[in-house]
Amino acid sequence: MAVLSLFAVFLALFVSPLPCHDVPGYQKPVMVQQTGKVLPKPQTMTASTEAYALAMPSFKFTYGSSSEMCDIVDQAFQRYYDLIFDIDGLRKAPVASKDMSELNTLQVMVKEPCTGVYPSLESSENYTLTVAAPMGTLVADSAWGVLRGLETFSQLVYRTDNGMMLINKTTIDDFPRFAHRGILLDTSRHFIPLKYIKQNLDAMAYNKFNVFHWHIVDDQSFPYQSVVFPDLSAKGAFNPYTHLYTQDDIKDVIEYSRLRGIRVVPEFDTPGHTASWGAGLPGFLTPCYDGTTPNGKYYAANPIRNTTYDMMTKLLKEVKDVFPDKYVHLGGDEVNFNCWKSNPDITKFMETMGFGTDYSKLEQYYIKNILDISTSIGRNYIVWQEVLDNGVQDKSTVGEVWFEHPTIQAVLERLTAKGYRTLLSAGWYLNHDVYNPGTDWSTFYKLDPQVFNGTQEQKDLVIGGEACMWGEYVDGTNLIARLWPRASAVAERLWSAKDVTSMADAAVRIDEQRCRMVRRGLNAEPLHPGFCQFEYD
Ligand code: CP6
Repeated sequence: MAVLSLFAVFLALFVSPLPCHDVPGYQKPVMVQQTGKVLPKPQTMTASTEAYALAMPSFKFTYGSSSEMCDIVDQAFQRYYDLIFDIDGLRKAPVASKDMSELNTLQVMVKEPCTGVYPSLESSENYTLTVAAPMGTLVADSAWGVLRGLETFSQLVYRTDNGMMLINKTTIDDFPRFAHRGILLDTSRHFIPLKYIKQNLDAMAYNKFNVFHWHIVDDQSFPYQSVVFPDLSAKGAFNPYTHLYTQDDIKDVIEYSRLRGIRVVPEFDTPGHTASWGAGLPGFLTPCYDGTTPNGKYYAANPIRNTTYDMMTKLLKEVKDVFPDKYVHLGGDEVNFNCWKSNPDITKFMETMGFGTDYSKLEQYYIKNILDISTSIGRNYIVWQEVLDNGVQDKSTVGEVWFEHPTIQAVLERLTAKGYRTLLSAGWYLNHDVYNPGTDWSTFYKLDPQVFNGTQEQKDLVIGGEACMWGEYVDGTNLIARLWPRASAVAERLWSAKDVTSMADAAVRIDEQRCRMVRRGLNAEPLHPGFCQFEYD
C-alpha cells in the first residue's frame, strides 16, 4: 500500500496532466457539453430534474387525432429525428436504461390547415410543449409554431457520457417577442453558393429566425437570372454560367425556406446601388456629364425617363411571380446626387417639375413612382430609412433603420413618431470590418429595438430587426463562421422576453448553441478558448 501511495504522489508531482495551473495567464479550457439549454430562451419554461430516456427506434413523432397534417410537419419530423439521434452522422442506438421511464412519443397537434402554406408577417409561431413520460405533447396554431416547438424539443435533449439520450420533464409556453426576425445576406459583393445559403437557412431555423432578406443584387454584380431581362445576369453577373441564381435555384431556396418557416424577402435596391444593371439594361442608368458632354460614366436609375419605370414594372411583376412573400424590399439608400446634377436633361426636368435645386425632391419623385408600381402589382414594401426621412409615404410602408442619424434611438423615435412600422438593423452588422468574435456578441445582445424615447404606440410599431451580413469581405468560405454563433445573440434579443438580459446566462446558452450547431455540421466559430464535445469529424 505504502509503495502504491508513494507511487501516486510521484505521479501527481511529476506526471500531472495539467502542470500549468500556476502559470500566469493560464486558464483551464472550458468544455461545452450539451445539457439541454434552449436558445433563444423560451418565454416561460418550467423544468424538473426528473429525466426520461429517449431511445431509437421506440421514440416516435405522431400527429394527434384531430390535428391538421401537412408536408411541412412531416418533413420536420424526419429532420428533427435525424438531428436528435444522429451522432457523428451515424444513427447510434442510445443505450437503453431499464430503471428509467422512457419518453416514447411526442404527439403534435396543429390547429390550422398547413398544406402548401407560406409563412407571413402575421403568422402565429406560438407553441406549447409538454414533456412527460411516456408521451409529450406539442400544440400550435400553425405549422410554424410546430417548427419552433420541434426545434426547442430537439434542444432539450442531451446525451450522457455513456451515450444515453435524456430529456427532462418540462413545460414550455413560448412565442416570439417580434414578428420579423431576419438575416440579410448580400449576394452581389460576393456570390454565395447555394450550399451555403442553405446552411445559413438551417442555422436560421436552429435560432428561430424567420426572414431571409436577400440583398440579391447591387453595384458589383447581378446574379439574379431574370426571365424578362435575361441580359441583366448575362452581362451583370461575375460569371453568367457559374455565379448566378437560376429560376430553379430560387424556387429551391424559397421551398427550403418555407419548410423551415422562413420568409424570403428579395431586395431590388434602386435608384442607387445599380451599377451592375447598366450593361444588361441599356437606357436604365443616368449618363453623367462633364460640362455639356457625356463622360461615358453612368450612375443610378434615370428618374426622368418613362422607360425606366416601364422596366421596373416588368421586373417587379416578375419578382412578384417568383417570390411569394407579400413584401419586397425596394432599397432606396445612399443616393449620391452628383451624376444627376451633371446631366443637363435632368436639370431641365427639375425646372419643369418645380423642384428647384433640391435633388432629394427628384429622389422622392423616383421612389414614389416605384412604390406606386409595387402597390399596383400587389406587393407591400420595405425601404431603407432615408426614404421615410425624405418624404411621407403611406403608412403601410416598413422602414429599416441602418445608420445612426444621429443615434439609432433617434431614428427609431423619428420614424415611429411619423407612424411607420420599423425594423432595426443598425447595430447588428455582423460583417463589421474589425470584429471581435469573443466579445462583440454582447454588444449585439444589449441592443433593444424598443428602448428609445417614445410612447407605447411608437414601440409597438417596431416589428423586429435583422442581423446583416454585408458581403464586401464575405463569401462562401467565411459566411457561416462569421455569422454564427454571433447572430444567435440577435436571435435571442428578437425572440425572448424583454427582461432576458443576463449576460452570464446568455453566455452559457450561446456556447451551447455554438456547440450544437457544430454537432449539426455547421462551421460556427468559437467565442473563447475551450472545446466542444462534438467538433471531431
Ligand atoms: N450596401 C447597400 C451596403 C450598405 C447599405 N446598402 C451599408 C453600408 C454601410 C454600413 C451598413 C450598410 N453595404 N446596398 C446601406 C443600407 Cl455601416
